[in-house]
Amino acid sequence: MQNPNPFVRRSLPLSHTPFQMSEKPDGTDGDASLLTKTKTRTQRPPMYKVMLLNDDYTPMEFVVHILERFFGLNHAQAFEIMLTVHKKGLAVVGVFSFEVAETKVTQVMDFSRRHQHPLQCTMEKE
Ligand code: TYC
Repeated sequence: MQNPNPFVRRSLPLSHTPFQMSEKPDGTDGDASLLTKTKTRTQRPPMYKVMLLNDDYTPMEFVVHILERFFGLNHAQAFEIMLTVHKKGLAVVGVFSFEVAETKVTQVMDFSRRHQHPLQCTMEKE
């Protein structure tokens, strides 16, 4: 066209092209590369069961004392768990993060050895 009249708009300016990025009515921008979402999933830390094992020599009251002292159980709870270990061979006495479980096991083993009892305490991933 010769000499187009500059006051007559023949096409929309770039900024008004229908449905530019992020402007489509459905809320998408029509560019697949921009639809990729990164899902961040927070992992819960693994937990560890701390267990007491039965033996024939450690006195019952010593085990009850261990459960009160290192696991924060009251006397009745401690007595009940001690009896479960005595009858069934073992019981879970608590579930903790790795570091806390490891500390409990070490405390029980050290305290038992210092008192010359063969009590065994172990941990296992839940
Ligand atoms: N079996 C022990 C006894 O008869 C008592 C006992 C209970 C020992 C629990 C260890 O983890 C244990 N004296």
